[in-house]
Amino acid sequence: MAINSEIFKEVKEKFRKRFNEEPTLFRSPGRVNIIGEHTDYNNGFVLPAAIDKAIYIGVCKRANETISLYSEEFDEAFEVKLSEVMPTDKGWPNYILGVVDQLLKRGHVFGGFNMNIDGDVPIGSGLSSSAAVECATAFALNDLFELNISKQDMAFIAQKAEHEFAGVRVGIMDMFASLFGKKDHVIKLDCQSLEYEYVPLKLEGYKIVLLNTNVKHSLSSSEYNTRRQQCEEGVTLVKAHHPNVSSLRDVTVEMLNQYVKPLNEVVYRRCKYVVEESQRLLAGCEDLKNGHIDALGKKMFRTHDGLSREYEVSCKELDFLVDAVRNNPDVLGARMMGGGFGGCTINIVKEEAKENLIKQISKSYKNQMGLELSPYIAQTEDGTSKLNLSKFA
Ligand code: GAF
Repeated sequence: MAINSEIFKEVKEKFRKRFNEEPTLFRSPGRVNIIGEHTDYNNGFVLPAAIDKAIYIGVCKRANETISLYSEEFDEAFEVKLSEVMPTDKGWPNYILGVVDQLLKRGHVFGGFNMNIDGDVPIGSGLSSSAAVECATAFALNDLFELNISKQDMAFIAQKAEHEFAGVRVGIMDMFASLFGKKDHVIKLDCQSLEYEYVPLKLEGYKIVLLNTNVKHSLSSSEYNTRRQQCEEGVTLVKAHHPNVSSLRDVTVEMLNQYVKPLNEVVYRRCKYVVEESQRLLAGCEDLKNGHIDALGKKMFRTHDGLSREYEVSCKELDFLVDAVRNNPDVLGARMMGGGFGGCTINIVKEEAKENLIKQISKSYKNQMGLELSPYIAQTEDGTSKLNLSKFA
């Protein structure tokens, strides 16, 4: 597995210095999502992959009930007793404490621990650094205290932690991708049944290029929850006529035209995007399996347009980056990725054209938006794991 040996070493050595103990180390990756955005909490499908950018944590048990945390990135400590865990306005500890809280609520018995944390998943980039922290914590505590929790339950625990300690009613995609990722594959995940299939990510001469806008607009959490609520409103309107409908997964565009459009135009647009995106994902996944990357790319552009105009979770920086590559023959597809209002665009770019493209877009982004662009070439990687200290020492 490709790990960031510099961060790995830092976490290990700083842990030893701070806590005067030997850590056990864990890694949990960020994710990309090829297509299928805002479909997870609507019981639809998603197509994510874990990437080579990850959160690294060191942990060991303590002989008392104290949780002692250190963020290397923020250079900040946080301590709390197990019995006093609650959300804090400090921000970063919430993703760890939220998981501890969920474990306690499920009746797991464990003691205090020391933990330090670092990583190379850029915060606020839409690559799910928060899910990676939550999954790393759940995985590590499960291992340390032998809690016997399945990876699927870890995903639920991490998701609930985010709902309750970060206040965002996220779906299951990010956690699932971080825990279940597999190198060179994407995961076709059915978010209703949680059945999944690994699909080889064969891009034949193309690379996944992420362009980070370096913006995260403050709307992102509140608007995310609003979108979720609007989808639920749409389901309620359809359900009045079709009692068997329980999510947008069961809804067709015809139903929306008939029962939602006349009553609520905004809810109609939101739901229509989701229903069409679900169909697009299934077709896009077939494109990938059949090697029709150009067809998949076209669908990605359509996803972006839906997210921007109908679901309205894009922003001028994301739209700028997608429009900048729209007619470029070296780019098969591009769209905003993740929750929206900032973060990255995901682009499928001809391998030999990527350096030039990055150079050119960075320049025009700086000129037009007054901001630096951060490009990454994403590689897929395996999901959350315990790291062998001696192997990487
Ligand atoms: C965020 C959420 F965390 C995911 O659950 C998903 O809804 C995504 O936005 C949009 O597809 O990453």
